[in-house]
Amino acid sequence: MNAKKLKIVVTRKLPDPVETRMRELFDAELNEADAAMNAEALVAAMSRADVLVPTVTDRLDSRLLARAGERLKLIAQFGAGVDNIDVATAVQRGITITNTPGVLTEDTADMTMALILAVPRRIVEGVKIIEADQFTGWSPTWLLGRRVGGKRLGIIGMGRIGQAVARRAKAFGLQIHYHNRRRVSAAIEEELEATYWESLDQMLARMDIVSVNCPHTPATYHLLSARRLALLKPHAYIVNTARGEVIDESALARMLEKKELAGAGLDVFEHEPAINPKLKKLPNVVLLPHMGSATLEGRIDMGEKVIINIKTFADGHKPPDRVIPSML
Ligand code: 8YV
Repeated sequence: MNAKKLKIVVTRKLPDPVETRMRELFDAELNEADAAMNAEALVAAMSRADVLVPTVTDRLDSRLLARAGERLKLIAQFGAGVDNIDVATAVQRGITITNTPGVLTEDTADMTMALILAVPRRIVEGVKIIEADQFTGWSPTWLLGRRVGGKRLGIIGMGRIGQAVARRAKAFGLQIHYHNRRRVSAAIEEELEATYWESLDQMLARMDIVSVNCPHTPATYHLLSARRLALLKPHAYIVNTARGEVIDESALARMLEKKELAGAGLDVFEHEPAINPKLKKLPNVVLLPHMGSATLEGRIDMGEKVIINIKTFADGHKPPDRVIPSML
């Protein structure tokens, strides 16, 4: 395939340096207005493109993929998670899927750590008091949070991001515990002084803070179900920078409302951009608009990865970040 003539359709506005490079390399159709495409617009894009560059906001389910044109050969996702794409259907139709892992690990871990600190230390509540001009003077018993150091952090999903969170959390004096499909190497466990829990249920019952860092797959959908959330101690906090679907959001909101949990820091939601209205009313909850990996540097690196995947594919090689159904 000749990369120069390759028709690529990018569904959202990307940083300028990425778009400039895409224009140089490909016959690139960009989305200057950054308007999210609806299902019909996605089908039309998949019919006229050799390569589609979607993001988390584009739902490419089996119904839509069934209407992709013969021309579409590659879906080069701008993002690490691919839960918006029915990968099995795409692969069956001979479409290669790639993603952008690795380059957003540290930024996402930073944001996770920010929430691990913000919720128990009530940072947003403090900010709101200043904004409302309600700071009338210091008092020894006012706005008391909970100490972070010495607490047990249970990380669900010890991949790249989970490990990067563990490294930061360890520096803040947290004790690292984790649950993962597979136990990580002894060398990594030793570096992080991490305790492996084969049973998620048993881990949850013993943690002070839980951080969700696993991808959303059919196996992790509502992994934190109402039953599992009920295993947490009432003083426990939950942080999620992965995918909203991993937690039963209504069950979580109900428990937070009834004070069966101490608080939550959420950067992702089950029905984004909709958020359970109960969550917005609670003082012990910090909500962010899916900005875990939102740094300029990270977005440029993601774009660079997308370009490398497309170029390699166009040159007839296996793209470095190919996603295959057995990986999910
Ligand atoms: C991105 C993310 O902003 O990469 C991911 O999986 O969740 C986000 O950090 C988004 O996916 C871009 O498509």
